[in-house]
Amino acid sequence: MVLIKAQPYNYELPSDLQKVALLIIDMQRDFLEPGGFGEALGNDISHLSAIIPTVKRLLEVFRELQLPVFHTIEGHQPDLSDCPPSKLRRTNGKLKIGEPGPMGRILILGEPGNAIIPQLQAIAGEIVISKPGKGAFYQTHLESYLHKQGITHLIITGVTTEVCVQTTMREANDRGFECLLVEDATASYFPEFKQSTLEMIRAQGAIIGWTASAANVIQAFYNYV
Ligand code: C5J
Repeated sequence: MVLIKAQPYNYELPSDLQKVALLIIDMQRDFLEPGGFGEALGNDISHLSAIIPTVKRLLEVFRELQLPVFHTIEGHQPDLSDCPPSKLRRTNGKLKIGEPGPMGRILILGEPGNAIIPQLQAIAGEIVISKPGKGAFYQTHLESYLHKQGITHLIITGVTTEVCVQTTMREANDRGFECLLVEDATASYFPEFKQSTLEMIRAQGAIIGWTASAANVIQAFYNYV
């Protein structure tokens, strides 16, 4: 049995590592890059960009071990047909979804700012899921891809911790996946929200799942092979 040293207790890897996928949530230019939508809204993007090397390291390990990798992008069709009016209305008054932003139309698929940052671009064989919601299971084929590949365990990374990452982890947990959120490979514009999310996820005996450092995750994978 191989365990990842985690909170609130050790996370057990399945005997077949191909059942474990890395899920990278919304590492998009508009959220992370200087001059993007996130920064235009007045957010401190340094909290988000700080995790890029750690996510990249995990991605390299999964690639080296030839394990499944999934990326997500939050974005909408150019005609906004997949964007509920409630989401469209929700704004702090500065920029709305679909309007021209610093790197193209905000949250529109195919726009420069909607792309995954260059450091984490998907390669052949990795699946990129475009999602219209915060959760990666809502109106996407993620669940069927995971089932088709026999994946039971998800190692989750990305941004933002309390929004798309947490929503996705809750959706995955309800669907029976064993989820671990990598503490130093997820970030929020609000560090206190990240901390609270980590705590609420692992509370009550891992009610939503586990958390662990990237170093502990990587060490366990290398112990395995
Ligand atoms: C994500 C957001 N990815 N904060 N989106 O968390 O709107």
